[in-house]
Amino acid sequence: MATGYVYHELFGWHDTGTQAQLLPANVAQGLQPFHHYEYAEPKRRAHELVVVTGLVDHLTRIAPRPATDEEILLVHTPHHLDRLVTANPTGGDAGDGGTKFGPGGLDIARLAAGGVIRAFDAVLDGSVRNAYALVRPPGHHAIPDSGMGFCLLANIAIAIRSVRRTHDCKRVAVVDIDVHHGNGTQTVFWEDPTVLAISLHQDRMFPPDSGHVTERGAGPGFGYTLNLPLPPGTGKGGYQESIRRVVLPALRRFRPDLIVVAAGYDASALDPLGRMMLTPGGYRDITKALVDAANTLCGGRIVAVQEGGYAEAYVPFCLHAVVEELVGVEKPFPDPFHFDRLGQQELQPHQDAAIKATEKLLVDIHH
Ligand code: 3YP
Ligand code: ZN
Repeated sequence: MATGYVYHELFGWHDTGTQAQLLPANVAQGLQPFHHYEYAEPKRRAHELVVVTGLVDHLTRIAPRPATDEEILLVHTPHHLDRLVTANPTGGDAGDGGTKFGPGGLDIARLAAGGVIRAFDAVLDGSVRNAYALVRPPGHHAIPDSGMGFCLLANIAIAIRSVRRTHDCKRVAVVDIDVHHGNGTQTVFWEDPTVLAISLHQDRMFPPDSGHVTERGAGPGFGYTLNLPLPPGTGKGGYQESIRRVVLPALRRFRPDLIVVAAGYDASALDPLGRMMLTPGGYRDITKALVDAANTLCGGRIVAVQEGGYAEAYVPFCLHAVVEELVGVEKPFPDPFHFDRLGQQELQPHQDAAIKATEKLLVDIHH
């Protein structure tokens, strides 16, 4: 059975505007106008690589559709939706001062969230085996009452709540491998034992003071939030061990009906917003392990959803490797960068210590 693939040209039209990458351009501060980190190129180039190599011929295209108000309100407050609706004709900011959008930006954000809904639908109704949703803007930082960190809407959270109305999908596991903490997903499902929210991220990057190992959920959801803050410099070995010792045991205990990967490529060795060392090969191994887990635990039902990734020339190869593993291609397209030979790709002692701290918490997941 095929792998579904969501992409739309409008995802490249989401306009984060002129910016000195991270900060508003400002002459007095010496911040020369440039582009926002979260601009179209990395993800557009990733889509184009998928087309140019012919990988797209192994994919079943799934057309996105706009998420409705009703679906957005399954996660967000009327206040946040009103803010976006009001700003939509002119463009504006989604709430934190750094999450810009141009005129019509909400329409594109609706298409991103709705694209994830359609990917989940296709996997859950069996029309595809698994899926990749290459959407933009991203979603994992958005919280109920605000956008945050380049995210307008909580795409994955909205799609989880949405498909539950129509499909028999009781337990969903989210494995967030973006280099930043998946705080939005964590917040939405904080007290919900039916969503296991796991985030692997670089220790204390973004949001500030977020994603500590001590954040574990509350009430009936206690134990169903798992944070694995990893030291800067973690590469293939550290990620592989994290998956093997924390993620896979957690998934086996939880017994999900669907696995969702929040796929951010900002944990790559070339990313300007992260200090990790993943390569396309590293992303391939992680995906392989999660696809195997999905095959064993939930009939292969796994959907990877696009989050961050800012290295224009490298993101395409990382994404290509992930999609290849979802498809199960026999002959991968070669990675021209060859960063697998960087020193200290293997598990390091301080990384091992970080993994141990989260490993201890697995006892509180059961079904
Ligand atoms: C948001 C502001 C500073 C860091 C940035 C992180 C965006 C991202 O890729 N999140 O996953
Ligand atoms: Zn990120």
